[in-house]
Amino acid sequence: MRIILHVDMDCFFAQCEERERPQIKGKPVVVGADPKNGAGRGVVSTCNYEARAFGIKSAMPISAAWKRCPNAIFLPHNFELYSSASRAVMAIFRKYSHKFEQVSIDEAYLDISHAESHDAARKIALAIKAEALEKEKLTCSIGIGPNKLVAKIAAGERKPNGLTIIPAEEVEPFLFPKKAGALFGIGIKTEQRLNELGIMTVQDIANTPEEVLAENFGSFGYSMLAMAHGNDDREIVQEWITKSIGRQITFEHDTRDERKIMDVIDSIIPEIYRELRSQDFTYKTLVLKVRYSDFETHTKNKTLPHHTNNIKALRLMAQENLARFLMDKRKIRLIGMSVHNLREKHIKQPQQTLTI
Ligand code: TTP
Ligand code: MG
Repeated sequence: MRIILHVDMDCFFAQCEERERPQIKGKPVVVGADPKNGAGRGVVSTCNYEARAFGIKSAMPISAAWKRCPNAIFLPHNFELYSSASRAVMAIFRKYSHKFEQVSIDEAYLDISHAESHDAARKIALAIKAEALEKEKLTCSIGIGPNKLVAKIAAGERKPNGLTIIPAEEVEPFLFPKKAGALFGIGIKTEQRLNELGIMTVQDIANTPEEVLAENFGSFGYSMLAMAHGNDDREIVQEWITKSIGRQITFEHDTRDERKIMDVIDSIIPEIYRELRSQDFTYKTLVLKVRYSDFETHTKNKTLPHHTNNIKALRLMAQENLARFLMDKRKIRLIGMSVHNLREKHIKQPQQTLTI
């Protein structure tokens, strides 16, 4: 019997902040851009469950979050804190199975088929939760199922601090009432298209003829059908590669002022550098991203001849390309910089994308 466990930290960035500042615990906490009394222009990265009660959620404009709860505690990012907490909890999780896959800064899959029963799997899950709480003072939610798909959806079922176990025979009753978008790879657009076809739930997908799904969604139609029946044979992939480190900032007012833009670039470059240093990475490719006021977004890449952790190249590249972006008449809404093609200085190490 295959038993897959998915673990996802609860409101991760917010929980890390709460841990560092016990006095804010119990109050609504929002991590993200500066709200500037409702005039701020970035987005919410995450918020704690107290803030979610006001309807605040990840990726929402920070101004909308402020409107919903002006008294919430709004905090800027502290990426070093989140990276180190992530490394610490991942080190705990990976002790429970040699088949371990980190999939983002705060989630991982473990193949715990060696448990052989759901009772034993439950004990492993409880041990993981207890160790993360005891050693790192952080809670997580865990889902257990016959595959990654079911385990991940189960992990989201009873957040925060939840544990949900779905044995094979309960997979269909568990998945069927859920919205089609609950399935892996079904984003907002695909879900809308499904809804237009009268397909609202996972059960509706399961009841749709294969040809109809294939006709509308190509080969993904077949995967959709398999997933709707709870089938997923994706393996645990043990290497986790950080693809990039980056930062982006939305301007308070759209601008074409080169000095102002360079000031922002000068404020994000040291953050990228700190993150690189804290993970002992070097990089080879630089990316500058510009979003104009109409949301059209352009990127410019540059690959260096050698890996380096020198930050001067970042500033130079930004300066060289900014002028070109400013030849456009439109104002700039957002600027971002990131480094890719990362390598650890001494040994290869597991990695992920960290662009917030
Ligand atoms: P998630 O696990 O999606 O969210 P979460 O841990 O904050 O909350 P939940 O309890 O629902 O799991 O993402 C992990 C972290 O990634 C999150 O704490 C902040 C960051 N993040 C963003 O910066 N922007 C986003 O849009 C999302 C979804 C996450
Ligand atoms: Mg999480």
